Formats: sequence, C-alpha cells, structure tokens
Amino acid sequence: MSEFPTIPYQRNRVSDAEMIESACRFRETLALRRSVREFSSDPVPMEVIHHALAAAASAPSGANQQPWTFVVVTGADVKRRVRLAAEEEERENYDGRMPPEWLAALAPLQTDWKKEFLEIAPVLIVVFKQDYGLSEGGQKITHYYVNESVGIASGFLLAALNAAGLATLTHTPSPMGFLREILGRPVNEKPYLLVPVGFPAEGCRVPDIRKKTMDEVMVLS
Ligand code: IYR
Repeated sequence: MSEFPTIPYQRNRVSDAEMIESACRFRETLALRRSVREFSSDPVPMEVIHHALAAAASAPSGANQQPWTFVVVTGADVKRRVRLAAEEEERENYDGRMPPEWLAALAPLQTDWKKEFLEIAPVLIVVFKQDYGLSEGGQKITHYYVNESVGIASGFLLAALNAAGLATLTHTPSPMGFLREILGRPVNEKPYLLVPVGFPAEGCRVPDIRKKTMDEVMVLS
C-alpha cells in the first residue's frame, strides 16, 4: 500500500439535459466577459475578491505546488506608483520597442501607452509566478509547469470575477519587473499578469471584435 493517503471522490451525476443546461449557462456567462479599459472608481466588495482568489487558488498545478501569489492592491499611493512605472515602460513600447507588425495587430484594440485605469480601477490584482519555491532554510525547490499552472489559475480568477459581475483586464505591461520591486516580493516570484478589477465606467465602450466560430476552433477527430 502507498504511504500517501487517498480519499474517495464522487460527484452527483445529473441528467444529460441538466449537464447541457449548466454548460450552456456557464458559456453564456463567460461570453459576457470583455477586456475593459474604462473603469468606474466605485469600490467592490472585498469578499468578492476573496472568493475569486480562492477560486483561482483551487486550480490544478504541476505536482500540486501551487506556484502562485496574488497581491491585492487597493491603496491610491501604490496604484499611482504602478501606473507611473507601467506608463514609463509602455511609452517606450509604443514609441519604438514594438515593431510595426505588432502595432498593426493591436490597432483594433485602440490601446496606447496611457494607463489611467491602473489608478481608477478600485482593485489591482497582481499575479506572481514562483519559478521555484524556497524552503524554510532558503533551499530552492524545483517547480514544474509553472506557466501552465499560473495560466490556469489566472483563467479561474477571470472567470470567477466575471461570474460575480465584475470587469477585468488582462494587462501585461512589458517588462513587468517593476511590480516585484514596488510590491516587495521575494526573488523567486516574477510578475505574470496585472488584473485591474472593478465595474465598467458609465458609457464604457469596447472594441467591436468577435471570437472565432466553433468551426474554426473545434476539430472532431
Ligand atoms: N502591453 C501593451 C500592449 C498590448 C499588447 C497586447 I499582445 C495586447 O493584447 C494589448 C496591449 C498595452 O497594454 O498597451
């Protein structure tokens, strides 16, 4: 017998009709999600953020190492510092670091180097990936499939916040090293994603863009 314990796992089976109904409702809720760049400054309940982060932290991960840390920023001062540092990098990106092909691909999103939303959104969640773990004694612990794991957790996070009725943006100012410094994170943590969270501003508009059709993305083999 293995020295590692197991526990029974069962879920209630429901009818096909109920499964289809659930899958369809889940899909319809997710389809309401849009990347929002115009936020209201209205506060959001911290309990919602807490539950959404618990949802994210329930994600599967390589060897169950859960190689993530979520930093929740609400203070005006820290948000301002994040905005200024992000804009400094983004100004350089838009003014020469991004090749014309990249700028052309971004054109429909109408983005630019200005990131007011980083101060206006009531909450910024900074997702950090732990490239390796650190034992109590400071020894490095190898982490496996870090990008995949943190990507899945981030997807759970976006889905949970969306289900609660909140708007998000998956923002990746580049490079993002300044986040580790501003937020005082340890050397084994690297910023992975910056997620402004809040309600859309009144009159908020989003690009008129579409998702690929099911024919384009799903192959029966
Ligand atoms: N990080 C920049 C540029 C940018 C890049 C991609 I790929 C996007 O999908 C959107 C923006 C910015 O946030 O403006």
